[in-house]
Amino acid sequence: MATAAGTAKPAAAKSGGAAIDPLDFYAVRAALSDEERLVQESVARLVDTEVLPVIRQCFEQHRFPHELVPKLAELGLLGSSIQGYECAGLNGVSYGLICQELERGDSGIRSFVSVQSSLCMYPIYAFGSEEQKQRYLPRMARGELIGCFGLTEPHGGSDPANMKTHAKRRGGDWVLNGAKMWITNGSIAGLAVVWAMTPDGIRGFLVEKDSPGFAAREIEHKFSLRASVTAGLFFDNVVVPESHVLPGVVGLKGPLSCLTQARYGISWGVIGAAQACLRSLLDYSATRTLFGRPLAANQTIQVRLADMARHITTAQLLALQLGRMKDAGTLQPAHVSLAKWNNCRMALDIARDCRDMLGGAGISAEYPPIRHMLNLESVITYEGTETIHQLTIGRELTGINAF
Ligand code: TGC
Ligand code: FAD
Repeated sequence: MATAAGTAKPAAAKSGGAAIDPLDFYAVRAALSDEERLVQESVARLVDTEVLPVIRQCFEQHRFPHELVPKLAELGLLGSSIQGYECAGLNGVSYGLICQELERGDSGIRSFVSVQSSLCMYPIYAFGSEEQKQRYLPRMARGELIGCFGLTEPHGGSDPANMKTHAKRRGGDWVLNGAKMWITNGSIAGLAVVWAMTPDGIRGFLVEKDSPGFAAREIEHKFSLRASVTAGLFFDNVVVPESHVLPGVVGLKGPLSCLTQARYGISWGVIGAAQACLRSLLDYSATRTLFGRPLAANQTIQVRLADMARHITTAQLLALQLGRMKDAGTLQPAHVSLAKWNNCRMALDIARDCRDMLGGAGISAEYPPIRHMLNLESVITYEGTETIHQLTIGRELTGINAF
């Protein structure tokens, strides 16, 4: 097909127009407001200068780069959507862009920010008393207090309605018993937002780390999200005062509405991981010479790269529309399920395909695809597995609950 196989030309020269950015094929950046673009550029700079230089080593050493927390806080990335309480008060699209840039670095860094912002600060902001908000939110925005979110239990995370962790009243206090599993930030958190069954239904408890009877143990030997902390939480007759119970919500919709916030961020975040993989493949395939020509000069390689650009572009447009719906107040959980499913699947498929096109080098940490690929195996599982989101959309379409 190509007559000049192996001769790389600037894209603009071939199309006769301005060069198209391979990572922003439909110029989504041009559809952003000045403020949104500024947010994206600031986070991109942070990722380039602070995350990328250390992340490979962190992943290899199974270490969360704790030293980055003050830098994330300084830029206003913790609880960025919250108004007041020392938070940045940014819109939903900006939060999405923050997640996208952070996950271009590593899913573990985006996970940290997702959990702190959407799963801990959000429920305190949405369902907490004024006293709880004043007590926790400013410290969490400053990165001085790290939070975790305990919903999943060892016997099965997809069906949180069947939770065993429970709390019973004792005088003016509550007594909490049970266990949570796979909890991001669990063993580095000063505050755990814990969801437990009570005689009234599921309620949210704010458990401080030094509460007697509370323990957090890090889960080791992970092959995924190695630059993120994951832990089990254990509650043995932990006394929680009434002042530490979230007063504003009872029932599963409490934790599920937090998940809607975090899943929204993930839908954007994984685009960054896919972009990082495509970027590394564009560079590699241009310089790897096989059969006397660059790898990029082969038709099947170009088809695979083109397919990645197609899927990333679709995901970007989907995320932007989702963000505009969020900011307009028309977002529903099923909208988020479709984006979480589509975009995680897109990113994981791209990471796996990039890993393959790197050949043997693809298994080396020197190239980012395998790190992103291994991370994305978690990202497609947590915050609702692919099946959970498919069934959520199926229920929306048919009106029949197949769970
Ligand atoms: P269902 O009857 O559907 O709903 C119960 C109540 O909740 C409401 N609701 C939602 N509200 C807000 N957002 C959502 N996404 C909601 N989904 C449902 C619903 O309207 C109802 O309200 P009401 O007023 O009628 O009581 O509940 P179900 O038991 O049938 O379950 C539905 C299902 C399966 C979708 C749900 O259980 C589910 O999403 N399961 C997956 C669990 C999950 O995603 N866990 C994630 C744990 S956290 C995590 O993974 C963090 S990773 C963090 C990181 O490192 O980034
Ligand atoms: P299960 O629920 O046991 O599911 C097993 C399999 O069954 C899956 O393939 C699932 O899709 C499938 N399945 C389930 N129901 C059906 C059905 N009706 N029909 C067909 N198939 C079905 N949780 C938190 O609460 N807080 C956190 O901070 C957190 N962080 C995490 C970090 C990491 C790195 C990981 C891996 C997980 C984290 N999780 C967290 C837990 C995560 O949300 C759960 O792993 C996830 O919800 C799935 O639950 P499970 O692992 O118990 O799998």
